[in-house]
Amino acid sequence: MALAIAVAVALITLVSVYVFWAHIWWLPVSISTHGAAVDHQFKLTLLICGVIFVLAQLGLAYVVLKYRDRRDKRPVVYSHGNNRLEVTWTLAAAIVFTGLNLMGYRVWANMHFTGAAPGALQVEVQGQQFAYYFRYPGADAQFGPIHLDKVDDATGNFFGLDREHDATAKDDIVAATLGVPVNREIELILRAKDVGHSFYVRELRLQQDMLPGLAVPVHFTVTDEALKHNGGRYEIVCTQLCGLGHYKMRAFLQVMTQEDFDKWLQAQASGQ
Ligand SMILES: [Cu+2]
Repeated sequence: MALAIAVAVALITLVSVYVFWAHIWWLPVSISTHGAAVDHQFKLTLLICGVIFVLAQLGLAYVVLKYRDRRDKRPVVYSHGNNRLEVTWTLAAAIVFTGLNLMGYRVWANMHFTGAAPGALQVEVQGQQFAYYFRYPGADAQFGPIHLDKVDDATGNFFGLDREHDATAKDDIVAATLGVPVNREIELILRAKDVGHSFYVRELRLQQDMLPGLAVPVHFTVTDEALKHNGGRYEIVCTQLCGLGHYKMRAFLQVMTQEDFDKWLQAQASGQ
């Protein structure tokens, strides 16, 4: 019985390692300038945790074998712990986890805290049950003010704009797709209308919650790699359970050359 358990533990370990080693379920292509840093952090974390996992599992299999019941009536020997060992592995775990956190924090903060450089293209994102809407500031590069009492899904006024009275709102462009030019920094300002939602694009390696009452900025630059796959089209999904229709809350990111983007934005503007 002990032998069967030890073999099962070793087999589970081998199969788990194989699944990761062979990249059977692996990350999709990365299309943002910060993607490589995120992937590096992910792989480093996976490698360190993987080595610890394998050692711990093999250790378990060994102990199961070594201390099996041999039916030879030997007296039982009990272990009452080893303080030095406990302090060592607690310290080692603390150092590994704190270190990985500090390294990961730097990568994460680059997207969330440093702010976009001047000249970045700003796009406002509204999450609501169960859709996304995107607003571009238009030729004046300024967003018109939001009037909560004017927000009306029935008339398509998702951002509560007053185009008649607000000069800065007149040229604002609202779209159902997030069109972005390649190789230009994009700053998203994330908002939520009703409950908590999130903005997640796997290929961008970017995930951020959207919360009612907050305007959350994130920034990224899409690389040429994006144009080589899926026609530049990538899925945006909500990863916060936000209601009965959560499963279908999604939109698309469409990456284009600057030239195509200008045309696309013009087409969106003429449809307002
Ligand atoms: Cu949602």
